[in-house]
Amino acid sequence: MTELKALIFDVDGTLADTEKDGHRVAFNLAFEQAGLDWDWSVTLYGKLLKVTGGKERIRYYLDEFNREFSQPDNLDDFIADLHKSKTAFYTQMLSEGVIPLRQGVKRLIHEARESGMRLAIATTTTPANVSALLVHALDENSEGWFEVIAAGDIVPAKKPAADIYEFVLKEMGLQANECLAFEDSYNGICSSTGADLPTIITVNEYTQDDDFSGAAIVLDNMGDPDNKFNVIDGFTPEEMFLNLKTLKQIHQQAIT
Ligand code: XBP
Ligand code: MG
Repeated sequence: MTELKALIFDVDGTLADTEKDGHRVAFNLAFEQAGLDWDWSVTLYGKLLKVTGGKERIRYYLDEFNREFSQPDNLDDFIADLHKSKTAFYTQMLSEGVIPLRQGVKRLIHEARESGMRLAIATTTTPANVSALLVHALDENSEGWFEVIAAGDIVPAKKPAADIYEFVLKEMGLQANECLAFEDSYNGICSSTGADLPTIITVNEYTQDDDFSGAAIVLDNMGDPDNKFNVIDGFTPEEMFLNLKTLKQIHQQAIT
């Protein structure tokens, strides 16, 4: 029987519900600071989430939703400066505790650590954003709990490409079937299953209608002993909250 050795977590939408009230707000603050009349509404941002990566998302917005904007010659630099400003606003929000971890995340990570389970992160977001979320929402020393924090531009192709998960597996010297990935979106599951990783999905407001074909199980959240999860798709585990026992049951179900 192949043993479960590592948990690999996506960040945005999985560890914390960061997009609507975090990243989106930070983008709008950066646009305002730059004197731009751009306003990414909740609805528009939901459409822009089709593209991962903040810099790539700004370019997608200009190409698809704001063609009338007179683009500067050095568009890459212009976007990079905007994104740097956005990241400053976003990390400041995280340092003020604006975005908490999702239900069950802190409890599961503590239990996994105590059991000796190896931990990693595979995310499209900027590394500074990961650090700020871990330090301010999980534990001030929690960056060191993750053997690999693979984030942002560290790989040539962002999600839905499998690069980021393949990078983590290589760095950890693990096979895909020795791990579980945790994701929240269509782009995310395309990436994790593209690297043949059994994947647990916890949906959120923006991703609840995404196609999660290939997921080991689809849940509304990670659950807690006193506040169980609901299974949206997949088998019903013995216990209705994610703990090591449930993870091992899901893992075995997925790899056999
Ligand atoms: C989510 C993303 C990121 C964030 C914005 O990544 O696609 O681009 O939306 O962060 P994941 P940046 O779900 O893989 O965590 O602006 O730093 O890209
Ligand atoms: Mg995500």
